[in-house]
Amino acid sequence: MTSPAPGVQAPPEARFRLRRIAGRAGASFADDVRRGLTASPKFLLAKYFYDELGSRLFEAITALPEYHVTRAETELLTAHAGEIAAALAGPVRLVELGSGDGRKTRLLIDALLAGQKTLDYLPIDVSESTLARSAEELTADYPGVSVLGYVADYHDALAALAGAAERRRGERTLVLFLGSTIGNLNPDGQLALLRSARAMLAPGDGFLLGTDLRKPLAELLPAYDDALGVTAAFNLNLLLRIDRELGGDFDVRAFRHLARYDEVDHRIEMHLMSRTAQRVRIAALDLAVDLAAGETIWTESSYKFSLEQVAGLAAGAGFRLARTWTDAAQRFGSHLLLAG
Ligand code: SAH
Ligand code: AVI
Repeated sequence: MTSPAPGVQAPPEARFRLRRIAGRAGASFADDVRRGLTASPKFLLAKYFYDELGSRLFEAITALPEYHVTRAETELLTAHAGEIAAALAGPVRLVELGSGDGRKTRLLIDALLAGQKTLDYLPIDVSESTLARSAEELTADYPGVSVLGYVADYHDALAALAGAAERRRGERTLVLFLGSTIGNLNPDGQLALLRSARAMLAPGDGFLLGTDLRKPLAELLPAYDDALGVTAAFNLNLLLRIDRELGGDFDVRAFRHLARYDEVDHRIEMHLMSRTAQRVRIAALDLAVDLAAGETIWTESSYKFSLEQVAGLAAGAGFRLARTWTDAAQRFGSHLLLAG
């Protein structure tokens, strides 16, 4: 990225670029839907929740009284963004995995801009609409920020970034993975992702990881099965997306949102349960899918962490866990991992 001459700020639209990367991890929606609905048990990948409507529904979830995750992390970043920024010998560029609406990112941008005039921000997200919206808002609100957004799966974007020569001399990289989105990967995937992030970092760089912590079921379950039914809508929208984009004939009323907690693996599971025996057709796949009454399609896992487990993950990926902050109620952990 190039910066304007000192004292001259480029207009917002000149400070915002998008790069689309279709790589190894980015198999098509159609291929992944076929694979998931012909498997036993049936599943769909959680990354497909985030079309335009799904991303809006997730943003609504973050405002729900039952969903503690976003509020707890916002509380932590509000209190500690200054310390996090100070832990890296700047200037710093920010890379963010699954950036979403980028609201919490602003807390870190504010802290970093207290010590440097300009900032390169590289958000990575599969949702192009969300990425474009948040980047437009950011560049309009922060004259010192330039955005290069990657519309891509995390792994593909990290591989592209590892090979890119876009880093300024002497600049540190801070990777953000907020919201406990790492918990939507299975344990092998969590480690693999941290390892590929570590591989693109140099000594002195950092990785800020947000993890939701294990807590009593009475608090956890309603966060994934709220009274207003917003999480149910978020889950069911995946079927509507198949109808919209692949010519499916799913009737969402014939399915029920199900959230449960697996006490052994420490994960929330979201499923869509077929209310009746039914056959669904998906025109673009030339596929008919039979579902028994009560059969479920597994759509998401959301792993919940212990502090020891995070320390093990960090070490296993080659990071040093420099600091963990938790909120007073021990709901959430923000962990600063350092490379080297
Ligand atoms: N970081 C934000 C948003 C979390 S929602 C927060 O903490 O509130 C998860 C985000 O990750 C969504 O914007 C979704 O589109 C994105 N996402 C999910 N799976 C992804 C993947 N495999 N690769 C890239 N982005 C992904
Ligand atoms: C993005 N991710 C961390 C959310 C979570 O809590 O697992 C997605 C979500 N699913 C249902 N509600 C929110």
